[in-house]
Amino acid sequence: MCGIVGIVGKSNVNQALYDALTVLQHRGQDAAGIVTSHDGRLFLRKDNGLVRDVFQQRHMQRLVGHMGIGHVRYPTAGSSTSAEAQPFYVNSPYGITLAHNGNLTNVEQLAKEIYESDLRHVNTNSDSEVLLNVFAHELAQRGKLQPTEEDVFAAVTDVHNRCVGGYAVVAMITGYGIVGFRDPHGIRPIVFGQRHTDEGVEYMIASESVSLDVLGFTLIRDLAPGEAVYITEEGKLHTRQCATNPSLTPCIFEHVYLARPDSIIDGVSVYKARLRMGEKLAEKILRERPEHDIDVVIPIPDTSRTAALELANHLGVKFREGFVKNRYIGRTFIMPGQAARKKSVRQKLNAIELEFRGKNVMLVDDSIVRGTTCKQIIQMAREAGAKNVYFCSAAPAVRYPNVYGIDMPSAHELIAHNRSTQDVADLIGADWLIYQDLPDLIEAVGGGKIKIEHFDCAVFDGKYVTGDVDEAYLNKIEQARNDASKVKTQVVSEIIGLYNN
Ligand code: PIN
Repeated sequence: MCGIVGIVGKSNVNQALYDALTVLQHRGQDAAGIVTSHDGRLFLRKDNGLVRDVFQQRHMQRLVGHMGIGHVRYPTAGSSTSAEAQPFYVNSPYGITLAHNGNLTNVEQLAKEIYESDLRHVNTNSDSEVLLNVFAHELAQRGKLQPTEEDVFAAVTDVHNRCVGGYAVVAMITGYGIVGFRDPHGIRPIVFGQRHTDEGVEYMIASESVSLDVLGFTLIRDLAPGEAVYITEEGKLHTRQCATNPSLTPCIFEHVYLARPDSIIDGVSVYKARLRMGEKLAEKILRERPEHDIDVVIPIPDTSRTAALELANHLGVKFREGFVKNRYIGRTFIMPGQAARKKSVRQKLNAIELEFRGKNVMLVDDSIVRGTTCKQIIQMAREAGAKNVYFCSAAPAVRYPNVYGIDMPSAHELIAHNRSTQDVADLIGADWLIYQDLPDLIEAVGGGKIKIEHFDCAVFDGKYVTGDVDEAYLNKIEQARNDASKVKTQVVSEIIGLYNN
């Protein structure tokens, strides 16, 4: 998962891009980058780290120009080098830079085509660089010295014809404008908006509406699946449907956990969707155990708080903050001679004992993925004196990997893969475990004022909306992931070895 932003402004956009990226920081803390364009020149700064660490005053001063794009990256297996920080750049045609949120499922095939037929070089393992080269190749095919909006939209159509998977993209064509586009299934979110200044109208394209809000832009709308928006450097806005068969099946996990609650995605308030998740969970609890003995509902900070609040309201049970999260948790440094240690949950969360002692507590989390942290949290609740520890997940059991840009581990790392609810309850040590039912989650997100019937729910039901993901594909990515993590471990042990020598 990543965050993307593009701005066509009337004065320097470096500060606005920086601010927008900090608002999107929850979508990726691994690397950040900004590229701006001024007088036909590009200015790029990208590196591993948080936005506040990557950009110093000296970098910001160099990022001049009235238009630019930015990116924050979430770590995925095999993409953690700074060379793979985005935006990516190709010099031909025009000089194009691109930032991408999502994942292409046919990247292997595309990489082959790019090398063998398009005669282009790709320098990293990133599918985003492949996507950029496909777009650049297709735009170059028009053979024009100056691209028109027709050329840009035709190139996006060609990208849709060649690329399969989830993608929300912003790309800057040096000296011409910024284009944003969304895959034909609308899996990943992308919105655009405008703000009025004394010098004229400025436009922003971004992963989430919250970055528009915070910077004083008003939301125009989400890009439709398959649609593209092109804003010229002079500030003229064009939109076009570029896919032949678009259909909206957005990723439901954005609402469960990824997006900020103050964002609106495809017309649906993430906050409201989470409230409804809590309501649905309460109904399920009352169905399963009308005579339940829950004394208190306690959220596991932060995402689950909204659902937990409404769950408690509907049960008529007290809602209490039983865990306090350290907001300033630092990096883990690998010291010479020390194995790479994982930060334990204990350093991030601390229990307020008086909320647990002698009580039957219902802990609420947004989801259970690996089951490692929730196991430790249940243990903490017991140590704080809870009589019984019940656990509920605002999402159904995560049983299948994600292939559209969320780093959801391979199947065998998922605690619920091939396991029943009772198996998972036993493994995490819960006295009672309640998962949201999938139809309830779909209703919670798509059943509000804005109706959305179909979602990408693959992590819950194993149905992949692009239709190209089969057992063989999943096995292949699982293998690649294992190899990547082996390489990582090897690198870490080599570093440790170096220090020891
Ligand atoms: C909560 C994010 N949320 C917490 C992510 C833990 C699964 N985990 C998914 C629960 S927040 S585990 O955004 O940090 O507030 O199942 O892998 O143990």
